[in-house]
Amino acid sequence: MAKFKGVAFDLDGVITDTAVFHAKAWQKLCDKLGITWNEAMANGTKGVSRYDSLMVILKEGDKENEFSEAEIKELLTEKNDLYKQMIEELTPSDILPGIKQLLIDLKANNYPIILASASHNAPNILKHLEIEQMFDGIVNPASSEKGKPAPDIYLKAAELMNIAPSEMLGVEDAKAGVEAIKAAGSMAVGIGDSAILSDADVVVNNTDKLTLAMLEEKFS
Ligand code: B16
Ligand code: MG
Repeated sequence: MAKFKGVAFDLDGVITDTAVFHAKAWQKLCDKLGITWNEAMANGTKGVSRYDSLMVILKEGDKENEFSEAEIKELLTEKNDLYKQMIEELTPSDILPGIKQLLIDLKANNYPIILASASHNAPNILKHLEIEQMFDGIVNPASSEKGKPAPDIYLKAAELMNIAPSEMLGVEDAKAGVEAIKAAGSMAVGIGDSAILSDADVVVNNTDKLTLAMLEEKFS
């Protein structure tokens, strides 16, 4: 029997690749601010909240103390407006390989499925991908005081499933996300580079490797 009783999914990089859109929107903002977008910014904004992402960018771009809180708020709105336009293009064909089948198999086997994303745009994205009905719930990131790598979002996910965090499996593509799952005391599957996602219990390089049979075998 599998050790996990429910599965919490990250969105960006696990269910669909919205990282490209996030990066494009941030890049546009960077152009306006005279900041050169770089690899450290791309990695440092992965999985972390919109506000924390801007802080990473301003720090990397040496403009950390140049904006008032009101100006920061405006910049965040500007980025999100650009991003919202981009995600309007999403369709079911943008679901990453293997994910739809995994959701179908989890549902057929009565595992609760919860979305544990840092994104406030998550409900809209699931709608565009036409899979919102497959989720038993979506954690509202606004309800957690601290974003990933803090455990809050994953602790809420376990609560929504009505199981102990130690009985939950979390799936993440970002270092901050894997750290959040482990800090919650749950089991973690990382998607991507095992050197970066070294805290995960199991790492696969691509979502098409994620099958229910594989997960039940690895976590038995
Ligand atoms: P929003 P995840 C995260 O999604 C993204 O990886 C991260 O780049 C983004 O800043 C964050 O959501 C907040 O998104 O601006 O739409 O509220 O990986 O937690 O699904
Ligand atoms: Mg992610």
